Amino acid sequence: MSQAEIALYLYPGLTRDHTISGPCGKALMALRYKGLKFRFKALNTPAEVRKINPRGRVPVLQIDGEFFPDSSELLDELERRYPEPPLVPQDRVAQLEMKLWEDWADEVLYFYAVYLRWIPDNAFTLLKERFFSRLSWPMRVLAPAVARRTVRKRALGQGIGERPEGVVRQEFQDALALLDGWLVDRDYLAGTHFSRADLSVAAMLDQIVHPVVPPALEDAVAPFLNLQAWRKRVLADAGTAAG
Ligand SMILES: N[C@@H](CCC(=O)N[C@@H](CS)C(=O)NCC(=O)O)C(=O)O
Repeated sequence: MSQAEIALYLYPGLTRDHTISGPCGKALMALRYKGLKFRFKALNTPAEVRKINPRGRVPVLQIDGEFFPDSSELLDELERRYPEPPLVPQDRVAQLEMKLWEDWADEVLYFYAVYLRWIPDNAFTLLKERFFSRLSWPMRVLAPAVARRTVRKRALGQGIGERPEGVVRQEFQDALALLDGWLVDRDYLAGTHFSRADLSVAAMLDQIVHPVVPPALEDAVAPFLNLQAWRKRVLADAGTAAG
């Protein structure tokens, strides 16, 4: 039986087949891990996104004409339709760990990546130069300003936007240290196999070592050797999403 027609709507990265969005990266890595064939549908503006998803967010997955927004909801659907190879552990404790890691990645780690790339002026300048400069005028001027306004609003809504940069950097560093400690005697984050937990955390971290972010951010990840080894393992299983 032939595979369903699958398309992934996402914000693209610097190169085709990549993305500048953590949640889109999560969907991308899940599709790759499951070995599914799919088409990339790059969207560039909130208006384009709203045509596909009234919630105004990407990623959105299309399977045989049906749309599934939200990285977690679309992973549920993928698992339901394509259970092999599994992305959810059998063991109940591992399932709980997986859920906690995925929620932490989506709601906490995601916002560190967003804040550190968009809020400090020097990071935003790099983003404009390295990412948005490829757009044609006037989009190259308008898009980053409009996107930054949205990002600020979202960061304030989550709470991180109210915290000073130094505090956020320290919190982020502490989070990496905890993650590194968790991985001291484990190959994967939840249970003993690759799962949605690994995808979710790796996709967000991928954004932090993305070519458009300041090198200092990549340096932040460098001292954590367990984390580095785990990252290599996960990217070998599901491919890199950022680039
Ligand atoms: N919880 C959602 C978050 C998706 C999300 O926030 N996507 C961003 C791109 S990284 C977006 O579409 N932002 C547009 C906006 O905030 O208006 C998921 O996991 O899919």
